[in-house]
Amino acid sequence: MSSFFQLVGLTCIDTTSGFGADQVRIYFERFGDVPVTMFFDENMNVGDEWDLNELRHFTGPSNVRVVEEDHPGDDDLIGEFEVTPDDLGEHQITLGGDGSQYILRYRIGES
Ligand SMILES: [Ca+2]
Ligand SMILES: [Ca+2]
Repeated sequence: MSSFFQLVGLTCIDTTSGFGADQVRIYFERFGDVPVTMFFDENMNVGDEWDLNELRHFTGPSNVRVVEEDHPGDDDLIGEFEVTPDDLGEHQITLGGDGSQYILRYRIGES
């Protein structure tokens, strides 16, 4: 089965621990492939809500990872989850790593 994974929206309810805005990056990793960036915003703050329209095609279980970038130092993990091509429809997931709270909306459709 061939499907697409589409980012629909990202809402910041609370940023990660520490002062200031988050530098948020969303990676999509098809099994066995190098992760690709689907979204980056260097100034995500409490109350920000972005409409997104980015999609990637995939044919097997894949991983979505949301991080808050820190330089220097290691990125903070906001959250990650697996998606499969037969998980069709629109979905919403709440991610809460490192003291944050983000709501990510995404869609999986047949391609
Ligand atoms: Ca940062
Ligand atoms: Ca950080």
